[in-house]
Amino acid sequence: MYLKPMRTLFALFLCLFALAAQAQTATAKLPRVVILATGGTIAGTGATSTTTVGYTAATVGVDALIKAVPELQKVAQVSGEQVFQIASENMGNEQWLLLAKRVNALLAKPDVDGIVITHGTDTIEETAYFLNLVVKSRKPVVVVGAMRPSTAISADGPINLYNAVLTAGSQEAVGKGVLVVLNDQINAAREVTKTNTVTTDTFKSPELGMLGYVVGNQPHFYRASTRKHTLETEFDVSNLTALPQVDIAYSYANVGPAAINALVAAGAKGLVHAGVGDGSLPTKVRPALSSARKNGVVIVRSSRVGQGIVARNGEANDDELDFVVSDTLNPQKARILLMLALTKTTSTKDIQRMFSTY
Ligand code: DAS
Repeated sequence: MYLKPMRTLFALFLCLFALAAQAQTATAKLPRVVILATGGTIAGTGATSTTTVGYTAATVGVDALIKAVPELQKVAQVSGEQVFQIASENMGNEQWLLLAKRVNALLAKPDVDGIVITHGTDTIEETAYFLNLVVKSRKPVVVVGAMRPSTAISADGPINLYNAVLTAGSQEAVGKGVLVVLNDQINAAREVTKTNTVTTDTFKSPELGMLGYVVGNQPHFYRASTRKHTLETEFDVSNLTALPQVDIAYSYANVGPAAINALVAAGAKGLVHAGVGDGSLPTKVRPALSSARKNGVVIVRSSRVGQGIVARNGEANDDELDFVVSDTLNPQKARILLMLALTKTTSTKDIQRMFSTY
């Protein structure tokens, strides 16, 4: 009498068990992506849903960021760590060393397939380029931010985070270097820069172009960087507890040597000159830079223009001045490469090679 219902119940149990096992198997096949949260607008909150400026950055924790996008669980086995919680205008060498060491430690684990770093947009291009030079793995590292706080109508953070996790868990992103993913676009760490103070399409790679898109739940790559990065670089921060002080002096009409002299007096070991045009040296500035060089400060001629090559021996006799030129790196990225170069050498010949390589 009871046999038939028992059989039905048992069959139902077996079906549920099979479905659960199938779901578990499917999840187990998903890539394992660790999200390292550092703050920024993507973790920001505003007083109202229409507050898109004047909000507070770096208030939402990594668990809440992950919980706000349940779709992440369908594309990756996601875990999160709050490395620190700051607005990225306050990013510093201490945070970079902490983050780089954590990234390298995680990527060395066989059960980690990729990393996403949530970050403020103000210095995302700098952190991404720093990591591009010091991460020692071919596994994907994707840095992501947002231009609207999490509380805003049409906040861009959730979709940017989803696209970043998709990319970090993809085979296509392996070996591409550190990537910046926002606004459905994939940009390389070396070229990407913030081009608009407030709009969601702010990140571009001027002239040299982005690497691809994230569309239809997957990344699409159309190009790759030809410059060395990650495993191919000679830089290693694993044993470093500090980085050399390198600063930027900006030039403009009527500029004088005051800023350069002050930066040198404050102990700069390297100085990037953000020159006008093709890295031109105003007459009032040249003696200060030349004197700094003679006192052992390594000088890199860059340009405030933001696109194009700063040619060696073009607007100044770099051979005679013993200066380095920045190639196409903008001043804020030239500063990062010079800072890492100074952890290896003070030879301007060797440093110029690095600017032609990375
Ligand atoms: N203050 C900005 C920052 O943290 C907010 C942002 O755009 O992320 O970079």
